Amino acid sequence: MTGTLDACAGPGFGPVPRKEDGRFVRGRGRFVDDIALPGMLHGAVLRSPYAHARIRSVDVTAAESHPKVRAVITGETLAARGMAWMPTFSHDVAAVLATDKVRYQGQEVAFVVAEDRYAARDALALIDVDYEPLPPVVDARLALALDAPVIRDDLADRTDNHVFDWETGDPDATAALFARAAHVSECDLVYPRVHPAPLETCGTVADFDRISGKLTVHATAQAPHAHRMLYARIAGIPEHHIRIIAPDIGGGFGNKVGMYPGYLCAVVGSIMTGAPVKWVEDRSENLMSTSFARDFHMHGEIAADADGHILALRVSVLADHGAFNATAQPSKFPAGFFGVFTGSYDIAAAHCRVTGVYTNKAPGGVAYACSFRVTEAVYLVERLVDVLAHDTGRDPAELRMANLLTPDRFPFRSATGWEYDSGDYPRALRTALDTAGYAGIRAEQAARRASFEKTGKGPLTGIGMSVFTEAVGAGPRRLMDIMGLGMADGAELRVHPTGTAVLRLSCMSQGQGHETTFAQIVSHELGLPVDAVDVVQGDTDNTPFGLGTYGSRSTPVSGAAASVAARKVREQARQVAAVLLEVAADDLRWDAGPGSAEGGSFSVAGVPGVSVSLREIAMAAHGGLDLPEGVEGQLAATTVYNPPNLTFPFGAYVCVVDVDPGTGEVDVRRFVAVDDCGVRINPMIVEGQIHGGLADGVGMALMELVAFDDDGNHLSASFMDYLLPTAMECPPWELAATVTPSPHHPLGAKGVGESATVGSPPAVVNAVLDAIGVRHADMPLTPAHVWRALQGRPIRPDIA
Ligand code: MCN
Ligand code: CUM
Repeated sequence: MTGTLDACAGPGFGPVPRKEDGRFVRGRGRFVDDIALPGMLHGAVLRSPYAHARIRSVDVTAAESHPKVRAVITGETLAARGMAWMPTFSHDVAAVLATDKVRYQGQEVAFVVAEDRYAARDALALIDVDYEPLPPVVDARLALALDAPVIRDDLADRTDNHVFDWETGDPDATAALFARAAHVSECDLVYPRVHPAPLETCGTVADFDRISGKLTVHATAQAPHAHRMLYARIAGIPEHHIRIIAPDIGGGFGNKVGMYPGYLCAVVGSIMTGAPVKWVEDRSENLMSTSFARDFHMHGEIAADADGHILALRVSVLADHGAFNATAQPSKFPAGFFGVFTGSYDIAAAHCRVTGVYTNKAPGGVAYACSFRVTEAVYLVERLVDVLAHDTGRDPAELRMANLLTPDRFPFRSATGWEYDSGDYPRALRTALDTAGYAGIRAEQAARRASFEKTGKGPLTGIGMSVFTEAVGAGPRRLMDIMGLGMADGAELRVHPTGTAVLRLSCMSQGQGHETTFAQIVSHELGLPVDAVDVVQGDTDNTPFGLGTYGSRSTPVSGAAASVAARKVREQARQVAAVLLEVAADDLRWDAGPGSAEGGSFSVAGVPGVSVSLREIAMAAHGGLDLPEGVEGQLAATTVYNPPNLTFPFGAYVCVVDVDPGTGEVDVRRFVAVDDCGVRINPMIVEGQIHGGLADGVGMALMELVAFDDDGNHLSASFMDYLLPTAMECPPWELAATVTPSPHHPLGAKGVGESATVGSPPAVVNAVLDAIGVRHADMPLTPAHVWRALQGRPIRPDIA
């Protein structure tokens, strides 16, 4: 099923300016660090200077005697409360404050609570920790060596650094196709460790009331309800006595899904002192200790017949999980959604094995538009297709076109068992190539290369592309949970007597514009103006239960919930309208109208001129009307949406770069992005999401890297070292869209928040390698790395 952008028409949908921006552009956003409670104290974390060391002793006497210090918390303090360790999202445990060893540089060792932030920081220097340094494991490839130091000796019977083995697909069917393939290409690829690096770091204000026993936690939380359950489990406070309030969030990108020691120490600090405790980490702390992304070491093989038809894919992956296995994946997917690595192609058989290992690095979480590892999967397959094109002398666009799934194959069941809901990949790629003017750029590239060969002068032009399929909207309960919580979301909608409405949601915006787009969904369903609908999120006392915002799941799950709740309200309105108009409810026709303050209206079929507006119905529903049995009056509905499947947004990207062969510098000259996320609720916000994701992709492809030295020292703990892309590195994005609605989503919408981060890195890398004529080199393609690759000596950028 395909449509055009007109499929997005109707009241509510469209490029409505963001409601939240009024306060943001005036500096009136309210973030965690803006919260100041009476008598509030401040916390600071002492962090390990070593990547791996045994703790012999921690002496806090000097710190405790600092005049402004109110409490010092160590691993021992927490152990006495049974809180020294916390469960992770991946059935492991992680240290809250270290008791036995430190396992990565920057790990939390102690927490000081003081009257102000400066005193708390000063007192950290008064804590005396006696460390016995141990050899660290830095390179994941050496983690399983027989002589590797065992990082997790806290776990019973642990004799190595192995976390898990996981496989998917059919090894025999795959081997059979490889055996009869005319051509097999292989490649080793590293998707290096990167960081979500939101502008606002993580923070909290914990407020424990000793009288009522209630805990209020203001926190940077992408998943407030899941956090509440974790606090209940870890701190032993009854769940109904815990209230999580996530205020405005200054970017999350997955960084704020997880539970961090600082959050819990602030809670303990508040319990110990009886005062609210604020903890806000600084930039270096954020870059060193919060959830990283990627760190996948992949070996891929791709088999094709003599005509260039891809037959099979085989992959083995070494996944670096850091010191604690904390990546947030649905329980049944230890390697996340990496299983979608067959991408957008018609591939008969595939198999992959993933082995997770512990290293002396910070643990993962949900991080950086990962889509639960679809990012790595798309990079793998899109690089492998280019390697195949390179090895067989084929044009990468033609090779893709010949192997893409065609629209008649949907719903499509992939070789690894995923059911893609809808798609039209050839159309997306054709649109991208046409928009870019593919043949023209190829001609220009040939001319530049000829001139380079004659004169030794650049630039060299490269064209790279990717066709990606995303898997977002986790997810069906039978398949997906996090810590035993099924991945559903709730919505509650109330229409007031005067015809305005409040929608309460379990998801949590971090910049994606939910206050606007979710109001648009209600507007679309009920015909009310967008401004007449307020959206409440992020407060567990005032929102229905649900799993929050990550994995681009808000539109697929909460968006569906909002739509279903609004439709329930519409049916309630129909019952009231039937009483008002003295007709059978079945004889009423709904018309959403133009989105005016009256809202949509019900009219009597076949009786022109007789109708009643939603606003009139809302008043009547709360008024003195004599209601028949079964009609409650009031317009209010709650719903829990259980997604029947993921949604599968997709897109085709074409990137054009110029490379200076003298310096290795890359100029991303053009970037054409054709995205299909089904029906677009707010095309302007969707484009903003895509802009952000494309910039992410340019950053990862060219400059971002969390690097370590051999001792496990973190080399990327500031924005001077961890390079983020700016407008300077980004071209004017050239966007186009196709609309292939999701057949199972009530609005036909698919998620989009991570699409461009997933799809763009391979396009940029493919372009750079195409320019310099190199088969493969790993990200980030910094000038030094590109220059070395041009000389035939690519480096390992992930190892210092
Ligand atoms: N949208 C739409 N029509 C669609 C799909 C989405 O209008 N068919 C709108 C949505 O209504 C929402 C926005 O686009 O306002 C993103 O929606 P969605 O794709 O559902 O993603 P989420 O809201 O669940 O956001 C999560 C996603 C993730 S996982 C990361 S990581 C990321 C991203 O969003 N983090 C972000 N984009 C971000 N953008 C900002 N500004 N800040 C972050 O931290
Ligand atoms: Cu994987 S980062 Mo986002 O899912 O919040």
